[in-house]
Amino acid sequence: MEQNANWSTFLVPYTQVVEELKVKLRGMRTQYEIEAMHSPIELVTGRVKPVASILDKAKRKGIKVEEIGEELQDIAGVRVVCQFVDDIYSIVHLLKARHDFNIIEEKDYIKNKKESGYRSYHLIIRYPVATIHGERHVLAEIQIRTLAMNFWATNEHSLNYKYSGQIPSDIKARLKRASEAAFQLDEEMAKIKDEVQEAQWIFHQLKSKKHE
Ligand code: 0O2
Repeated sequence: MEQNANWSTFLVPYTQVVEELKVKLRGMRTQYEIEAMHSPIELVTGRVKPVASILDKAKRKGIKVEEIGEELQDIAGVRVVCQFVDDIYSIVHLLKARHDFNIIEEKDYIKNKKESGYRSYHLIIRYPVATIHGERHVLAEIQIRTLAMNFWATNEHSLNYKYSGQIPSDIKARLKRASEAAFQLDEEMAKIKDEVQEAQWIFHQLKSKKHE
């Protein structure tokens, strides 16, 4: 799999999965909007892991190149960002009721926060994708987190990249405090969730009247 052409071929189904999942998850958000209900989904993004990162992670985890497809769970990755912690569990519930993929693993880093301070809910799925060579079942990771968790994780990810995984201890300590602050923000927002949703519903009504 050294040659670029082989990697391009290998990644085709993963690209397809990311695109299909984005359409499906954004479709759920649109449905909530049309039915004038609070959407637990604020935004959806997705990416296929770059080849250099795939090789780095495989090396770090001692995975042989020929086993990458079966062992690396996040070559296809989709992220769902929501407003409230409750929304995360609503989304998990909705995804568990679907029949278009199988959930093979769940990682609740909200109830069990990582040592770094990372919080998020991960679903590892096996997704059937149609290719010109027939159906393939590929692994994909759906990360579900609040806006506050996402803000923290994005910044921590950049710092990890900058310091090649060796973040200086003073910055690490600051990140831990920031993670606690993000947790407090989620807690406080949860307490005024109904107020916020009512305000957003009124705003939504006004906006749709303007377009009548
Ligand atoms: P990228 O660049 O986002 O693709 P691990 O052994 O911990 O590296 P594993 O076993 O695949 O990873 O599972 P895990 O822990 O569920 O992590 C998968 C992904 O979750 C990571 O992919 C990150 O996207 C995210 N993640 C996990 N832990 C952290 C963390 O401490 N900080 C941040 N910012 N993100 C985290 P990659 O491949 O590390 O990165």
